[in-house]
Amino acid sequence: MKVAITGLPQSGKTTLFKALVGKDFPVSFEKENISDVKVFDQNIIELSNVFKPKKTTFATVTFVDLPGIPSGVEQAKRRNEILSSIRQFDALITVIDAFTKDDFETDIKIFENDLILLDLDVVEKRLERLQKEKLTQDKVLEQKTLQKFKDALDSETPLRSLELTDEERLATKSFGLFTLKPTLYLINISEEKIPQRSKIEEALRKKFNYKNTEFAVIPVLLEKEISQLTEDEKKEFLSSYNLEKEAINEVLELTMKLLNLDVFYTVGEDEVRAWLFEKGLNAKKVAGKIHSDIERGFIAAEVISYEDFKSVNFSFKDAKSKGLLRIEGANYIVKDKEIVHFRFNV
Ligand SMILES: Nc1nc2c(ncn2[C@@H]2O[C@H](COP(=O)(O)OP(=O)(O)OP(=O)(O)O)[C@@H](O)[C@H]2O)c(=O)[nH]1
Ligand SMILES: [Mg+2]
Repeated sequence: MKVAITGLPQSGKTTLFKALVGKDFPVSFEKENISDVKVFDQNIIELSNVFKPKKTTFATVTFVDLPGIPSGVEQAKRRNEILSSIRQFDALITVIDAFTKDDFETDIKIFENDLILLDLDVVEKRLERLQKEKLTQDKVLEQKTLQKFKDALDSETPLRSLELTDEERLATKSFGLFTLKPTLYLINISEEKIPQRSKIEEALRKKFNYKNTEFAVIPVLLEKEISQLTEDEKKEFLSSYNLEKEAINEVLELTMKLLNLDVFYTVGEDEVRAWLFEKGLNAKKVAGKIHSDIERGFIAAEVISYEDFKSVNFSFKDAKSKGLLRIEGANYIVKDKEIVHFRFNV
């Protein structure tokens, strides 16, 4: 899964990227920066303490810090270059400068409307072409979906806010439409605004009441500074600002939510590991996240929820005798935070 950090120039994108990747990561201020970011998970830490494996692996999401999108005619080429690179991403984090600006809501509106117009252009051009073509069944669906998109865009609604079937999504996937991507608006505030965080967030949710859209109000520069500290220093620092935890974790949580991802765990002496999968996948498909051989040769999945496993002090023997360890078949829908062991045969 790949998430783009985007927004206007000088909004704090690279600073956010630094806060996400933590210490010692060399960043470039001219080119794009790419890094996998560990999805912090207390459960993995506990499982690792129990199994003492050779290797502990957190799930990761790839973040890419892009150059700012310039406005103005003279920069059109550069602007188009950056925009077209966004098409390949699964979700967007759009950083909004609220540390120098008070009317940052206007910036959100302008940014959103810009992308709406760009999408509208793609959709209208494609619809025109389809009109001249002989339509197969697939293309009829594509045309119908694009017409639905055009109607939404005409009324300034981002496409991610529409209810879509899997078929409609598939039929229009190749266009990489901007407003179809789940979006986290990251409102980059100054330290003085920390006490107003939840108020700002609430107001934005109300004003931009779209599906697949989240808001996080975060003092990015402060978070970057926190991310460079040791664990002990962090605690002291956070309490001096009356903060409970690093706000940056909220960015990861919201990203997971937008990407519609759940996590499952595999445990053993060799490795304790967290894996991401799309919500609602069945056991056989989930097995494929580890290896295609396991999916192909799937026999069964032994499953226990993290909470149940913890309740028997992480003992498989006790879990079994209490009937907490279940054997599930290929069509079982794996839930968030389950420990899974796959039986397979290749
Ligand atoms: N006071 C203050 N300054 C900030 C904050 N966030 C970023 N800055 C400063 O703003 C400047 C730009 O930050 P960057 O993170 O490089 O912004 P960017 O969006 O990556 O900029 P481009 O890549 O050039 O588009 C830097 O000097 C940062 O230190 C903030 O929350 N408060
Ligand atoms: Mg930058």
